[in-house]
Amino acid sequence: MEKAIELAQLLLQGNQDAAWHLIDEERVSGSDSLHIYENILTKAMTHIGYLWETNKITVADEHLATSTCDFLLAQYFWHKKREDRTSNHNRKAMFLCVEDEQHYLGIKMASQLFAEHGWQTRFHGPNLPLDYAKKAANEWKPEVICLSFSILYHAEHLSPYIKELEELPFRPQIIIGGRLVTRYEFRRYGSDRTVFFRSLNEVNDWLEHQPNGVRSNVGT
Ligand code: B12
Repeated sequence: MEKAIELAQLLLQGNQDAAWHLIDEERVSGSDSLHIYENILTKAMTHIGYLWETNKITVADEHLATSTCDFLLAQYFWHKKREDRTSNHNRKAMFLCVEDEQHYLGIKMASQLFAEHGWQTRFHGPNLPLDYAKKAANEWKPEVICLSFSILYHAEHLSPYIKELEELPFRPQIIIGGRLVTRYEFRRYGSDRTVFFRSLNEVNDWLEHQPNGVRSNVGT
């Protein structure tokens, strides 16, 4: 937790260099993506949420922290891609937040985990209305579509998104995640085929049990 609090301070200063240095030290000392995403970046952002809730920081500070965190994710992924020798395959996954949902850092982490496992990914970021999601999915035909939401009243979007995306002719697998999935039961919004993941650990387990999910760290 100490690292997460230290990182939160750097994110709030918008100090990209020092924040990257902290993450890179973790990376170089052998921490894996799950640890960096769950225990450092997510915990730092949760702490920022606490500071915001208790009026210790402003919305401007929160936005600066978010954009700095986004930078770290991109920078981390760039390094990861250079060092990992996971063989890529042709399985495709697309990632999006339901309509009006702005919190996208978590699903960006999920998309990076898929990519680390060799998947082709398309990350559509926040707030993607269903019609556009369907159109994009129909054109690209991903085998998996991951959705994220963080605000309780956005759960009302789940049923139409899940139903209409699952009904697409190529029958994609729909995966749902987000901070509330750990706290409440949302299965009633889905079908027998819908998968709800409570953490990136669960995503990782699922990825490792996929036919192409085996990591091959052959070569340098
Ligand atoms: C940064 C932030 C913002 C930023 C978002 C920026 C961005 N581009 O993402 C901004 C400033 C825009 C924002 C706005 C708002 N926010 Co806000 N925000 C946060 C904050 C501080 C951090 C969120 C975050 O990035 N966390 C880090 C990520 C990595 O965590 P995560 O999303 O949970 O993801 C993890 C898992 O859930 C999982 N995951 C996530 N998605 C998926 C998807 C799949 C498929 C899988 C497998 C896994 C997965 O992976 C991650 C790692 O485990 C949280 C505080 C908190 N406790 O989370 C509040 C928080 C979520 N926000 C909150 C609120 C209230 C709002 C606003 C309504 C405020 C307002 N009045 O305007 C708006 C709503 C905007 C909207 N329409 O969506 C509340 C929600 C409370 C509630 N009861 O629902 C929180 C909890 C703050 C609080 N303590 O009150 N917010």
